[in-house]
Amino acid sequence: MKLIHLVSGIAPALVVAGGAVLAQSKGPSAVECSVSALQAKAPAGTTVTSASLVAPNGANPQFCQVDGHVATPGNEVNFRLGLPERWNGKYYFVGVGGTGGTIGRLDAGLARGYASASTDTGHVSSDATWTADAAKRIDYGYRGTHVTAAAGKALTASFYGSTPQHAYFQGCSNGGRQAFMELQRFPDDFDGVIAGDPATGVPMQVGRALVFQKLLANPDSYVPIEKVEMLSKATVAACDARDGLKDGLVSDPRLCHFKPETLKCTGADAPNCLTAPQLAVVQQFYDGVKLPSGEVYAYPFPFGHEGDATGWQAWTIGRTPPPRDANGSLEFAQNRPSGFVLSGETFKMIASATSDPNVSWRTFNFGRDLPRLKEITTILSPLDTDLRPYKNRGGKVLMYHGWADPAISAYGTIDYYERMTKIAGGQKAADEFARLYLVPGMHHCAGGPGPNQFDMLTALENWVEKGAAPQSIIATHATADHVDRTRPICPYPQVAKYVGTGSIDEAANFKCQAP
Ligand SMILES: [Ca+2]
Repeated sequence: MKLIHLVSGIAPALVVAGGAVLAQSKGPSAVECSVSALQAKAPAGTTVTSASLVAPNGANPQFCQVDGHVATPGNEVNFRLGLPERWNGKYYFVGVGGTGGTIGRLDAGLARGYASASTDTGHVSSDATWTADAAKRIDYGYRGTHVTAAAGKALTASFYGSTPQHAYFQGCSNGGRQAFMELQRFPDDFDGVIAGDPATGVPMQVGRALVFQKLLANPDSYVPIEKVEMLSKATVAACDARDGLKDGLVSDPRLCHFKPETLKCTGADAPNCLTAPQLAVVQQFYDGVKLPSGEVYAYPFPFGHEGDATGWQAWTIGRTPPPRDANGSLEFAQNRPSGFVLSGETFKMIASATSDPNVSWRTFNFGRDLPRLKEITTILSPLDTDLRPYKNRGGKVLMYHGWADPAISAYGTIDYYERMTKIAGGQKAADEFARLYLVPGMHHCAGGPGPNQFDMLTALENWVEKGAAPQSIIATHATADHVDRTRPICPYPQVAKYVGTGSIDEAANFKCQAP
């Protein structure tokens, strides 16, 4: 008999008194929540280091929290697994941001009854030297997620005495990169995958480095917050109405033909213009990087919504101007923008992988150094557009990307989706297993003036479990927890069009249709 049938409807006999949990209970599980019991059922190479019951808290049910690690050649990869007392029969793995090092929060999965897991991808954030370790680079790149996903799934099956009916992965940013790696390298791991604002690894970090080379060359080239706000107002003013609705949102930056050089100072530097070196920084950002063949290497960025705390401030220019270093150039010292930190980490990996300690973001020469990036790109960058193995095993994938993401360009995800579609056999074939949603006015995975909160997991579940392919998904924008705008986001290439009557802040007055 499958234990899942026992779980539903029967309150397990777990004793909770005054918030404290009595440590011993079998509840609905086949084995108890203890290191010895779980270790006895663990797959080879998996070590359980702790297991304890955690009391219900907020939306989280009581669950058995299992910590452990999985051995890989030359390394150990940490994971955490949460096994809720009322299990929904399914497995959910959540990705992590940045360069990993911290295990993701399991709350979202636990609250829905999932056996929920995550990994730090093979190193801890306090380890400043992990980038120099080849095994850790591979585990961060792709292997760590795969081995811990497998271990968590096996422990889930042992704990409940029943194999999970479905397995899902969800991640944004680096989590989107993990998602893409799973799709491309380990198509059997998950039945459904949500890949948000997926990082492409080396190309985007190189593209970013070339922006920082110009931005931080000297104090004259630095673009301060006030000028980014000015730029943001200019792009929105030029682009807003191009999508057919003047609503303060640039909903389709592809239709926008803004020319940054129109902001160039004609005389002395002033608050409402960009100096020549500042303009060079801005153009580097929007232009991206091309190979000698003319093919895109690092994607250009869309125009629109560069301002605000979650815009360029967070990723590129920082909250405060960086001080000058001994050479006269600028160097972020504190409150370093996230893009700077991640580019630095990636260049440490590149330096180690090429055995050249002199490689750095500041001295990187694209024409000269590109050939040296091949090996590390294979490890870090999920660029394989052939998802047929994943499609053929019945997997489904939802991709999304914020149009105003200042960290990773939405154009890269669109290009990936289009290449993937071609290899899959065309739009009809791609529609059988993949969707891409572009989110107007959303910054990196969240934030920005556009509706930026939505539930992709329910749409994915309905597709995988009921065969109901997702159509539009309602996104909301909130200010101080108050929802002030809703809008459908649409399966690419459709866009949300205003029907012509009713509030432009209500989703009901928009329809997804061909652009
Ligand atoms: Ca608009």
